[in-house]
Amino acid sequence: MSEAAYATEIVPGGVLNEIAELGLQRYIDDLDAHGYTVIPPEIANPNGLAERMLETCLDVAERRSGERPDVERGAQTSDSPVGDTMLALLLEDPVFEESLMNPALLAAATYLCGYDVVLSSLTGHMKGSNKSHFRLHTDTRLPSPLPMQALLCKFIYALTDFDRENGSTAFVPGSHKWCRNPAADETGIGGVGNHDAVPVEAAAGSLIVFHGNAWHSAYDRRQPGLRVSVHLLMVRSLLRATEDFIGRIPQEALDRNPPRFGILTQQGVVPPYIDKDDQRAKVARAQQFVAAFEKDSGIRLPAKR
Ligand SMILES: O=C(O)CCC(=O)C(=O)O
Repeated sequence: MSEAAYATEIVPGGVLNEIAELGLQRYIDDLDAHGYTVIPPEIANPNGLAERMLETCLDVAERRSGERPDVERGAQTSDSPVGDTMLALLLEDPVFEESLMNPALLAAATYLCGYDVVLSSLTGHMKGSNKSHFRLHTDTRLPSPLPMQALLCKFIYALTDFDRENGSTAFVPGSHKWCRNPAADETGIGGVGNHDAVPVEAAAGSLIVFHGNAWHSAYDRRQPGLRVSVHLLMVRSLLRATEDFIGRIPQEALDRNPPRFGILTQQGVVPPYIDKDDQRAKVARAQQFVAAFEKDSGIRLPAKR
């Protein structure tokens, strides 16, 4: 590709076309207005992705704990408003690569955080009925004021139905525009809590998306059985990621995915170095992934690595 043919990643033309082609415009408008949106299964659940992820989450839980969770009647193993958490799922099964490469997720992540966005963590959650409450918070772990642009965004695949009784996610619509964290007396939900908080209604197979500044939490679950979800935290590449994927992605996973997968799994990020030689080697490795992505997509990533 000639130098002039490259688009720069700060011109979001490409992603706006993708949004239109995927039928996502109204959800992006929602995201702009409210700080969160629910992309329905017709768009967010290609080839039964959610059903396959649910079965795989149950398989992984069984492998790790020796017991298969019972979605209909089960309970979580200890009291927590987020449920039992399974860390580090990406490398457990290719279905989680698919969850990352889902075009609807990538379009929304790119819209919020640019083409340089990376996966910070991919976790599974099984939430049974709980007693301790979850307080409203933002995921942008900075003191207020927060920057207007999203530094990060989160995606929650609802693998079972989400509604208030099931302990769904709560949001304060429009709070992402306030660019601040909630004060202590604004963090409660339900009962005498923050009256601006609303529950998400999302059928299994939906994808909940939110801006890192959005005030959110989750309602207590009042039913037996489990609310199952997979959460992807996506961050601008200059932030410290929660999980370390650099140099840890098997070659076959890199080979079966497009070059953007390398960027999304942090291979274009230069980790801290110890001296000049180490810096050279780390920059050269990252640069290979950046060059492959740029050649494939025609999109130029920020030069500083
Ligand atoms: O589990 C949920 O519904 C909300 C999760 C949450 O608050 C978070 O991921 O920060």
